[in-house]
Amino acid sequence: MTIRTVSTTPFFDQKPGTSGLRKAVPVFQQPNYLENFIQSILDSLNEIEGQTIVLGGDGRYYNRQSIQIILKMAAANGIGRVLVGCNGIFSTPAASAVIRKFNALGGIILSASHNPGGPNGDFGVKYNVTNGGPAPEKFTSAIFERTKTISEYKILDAADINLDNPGSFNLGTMEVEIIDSIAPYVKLMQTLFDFDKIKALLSSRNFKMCVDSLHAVTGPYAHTLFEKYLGAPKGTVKNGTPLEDFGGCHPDPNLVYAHDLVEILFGENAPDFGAASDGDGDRNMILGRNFFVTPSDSLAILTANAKLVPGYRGGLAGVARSMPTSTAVDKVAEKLGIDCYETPTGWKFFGNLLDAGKATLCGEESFGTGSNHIREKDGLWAVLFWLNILAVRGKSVQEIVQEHWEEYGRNYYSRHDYEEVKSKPANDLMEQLRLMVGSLKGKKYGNYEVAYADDFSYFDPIDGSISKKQGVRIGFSDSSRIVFRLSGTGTKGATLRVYIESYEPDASKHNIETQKVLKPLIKLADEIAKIKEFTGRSEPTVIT
Ligand code: G16
Repeated sequence: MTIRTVSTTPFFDQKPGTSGLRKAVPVFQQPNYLENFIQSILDSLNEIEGQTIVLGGDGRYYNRQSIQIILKMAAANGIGRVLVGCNGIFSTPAASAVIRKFNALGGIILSASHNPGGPNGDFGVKYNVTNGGPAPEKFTSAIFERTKTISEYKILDAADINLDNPGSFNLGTMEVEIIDSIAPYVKLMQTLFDFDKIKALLSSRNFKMCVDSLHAVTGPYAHTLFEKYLGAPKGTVKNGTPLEDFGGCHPDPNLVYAHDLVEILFGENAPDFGAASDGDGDRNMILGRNFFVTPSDSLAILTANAKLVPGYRGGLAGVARSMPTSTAVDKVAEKLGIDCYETPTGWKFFGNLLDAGKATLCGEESFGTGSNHIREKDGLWAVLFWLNILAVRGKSVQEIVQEHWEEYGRNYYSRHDYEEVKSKPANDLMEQLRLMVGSLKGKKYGNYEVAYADDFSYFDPIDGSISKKQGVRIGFSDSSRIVFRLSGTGTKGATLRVYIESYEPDASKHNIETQKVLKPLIKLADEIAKIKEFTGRSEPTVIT
């Protein structure tokens, strides 16, 4: 087997976004495109000789082909061992768990998360570091710099490896181990949750649940966890076979894209509990019978009930949420007397807080929750957490949420997405907001008075790094808030995200329709940011 050094020229669009490099499949299929990015990752790492890395993806189109290319490049660059998920499959949380378990140098995860897949869908590559979490900005910037100057990459001339069964192979001097990625993940979950109690709940005739894996990576994990270990009847997990194009669906667990599950939970004879995960298994959506739990509320409720769950019985060191996530969890943290950190959007910003033992639970409005058990958000972990709480408290999802609101007040919350708008006007919209924020304090809009307005900037208390321009936030004197930012995960044009929140302490006003409550703020968001004028859109594409 010979190592080939191949000449190449840079692509200038390989800047990693909120979570790695995401592009349409045909972009990744251009000659040398994937190879350039992988070589840039390897060049940005120190001392890779003989090290172990983890490799796998969410099973989407181009996953298998990419794995073969990456294996040969890893071998040519001196990596000692690669642990690959059987069939090339690794959910993002399972990859994080395995990086930590094997003290690997890091991992390459192939996924475009919740974006659609298939030959014309999206693909993505992200690098996770030794702690199992997404590479911090310092590292992704180094990769990007390298992509701009790259002139060659190394690859081994060798036959493809069979990924279909566990086993060991040699690729040049490198060892390839095809491993079962489900068993270590299930084992980790058993250390955190009361499997006996959950099993009793799931096998009871009085409790029905429905889990939708949306033809994506969590299918095999969910079948094993719920149907094999936890006694749920067969058929509990729907769409549980990962497909390269996710069956033509959009594997995003929200009210719009997980509509089949929503119909079941809001239909006749609805189950007691419903959950969905995204393409790579790090997101979750939680539903009760006729009831949707916002991700922000979910984080607050997990925090408030953490002591009921074995893995968190000792209490929480602190919690963290991304800036646009509602402030519901802040109120719980205050009551518990623990710190609550506010970070920019992107799971990578939680890594330092988790490593330093400052936060135990983290969460984001974008359907992500997780804890210090790994360094990624974890969809099935969130489902198990909820089931553990339900099993202990013996109440319905709706009762638990409503009792939570009674105690802490309700943060009405919604996100309005304007997808695939043109980049230039979207950037112009943000720029005018940035120019405006300095002069907004004290300004009155009808009943609303601006208490503060800024372009969010984060000072990392652990490494002292500063991340600027993380979203424009406008807070009002009644605790309501509007946040504007552009998504860092889209692949077509720009996506404007508008996050709207208002706080209602009065329990007699907790059961009003969210969009109705937020209507004046939604109108105000358009008035302040001139959304219609800049984007030409009069309605968002997705409301969650
Ligand atoms: C990624 C990040 C999350 C982020 C989300 C949305 O999730 O890991 O931290 O909240 O994207 O980001 P944006 O608003 O920039 O599109 P995932 O599940 O796509 O990896």
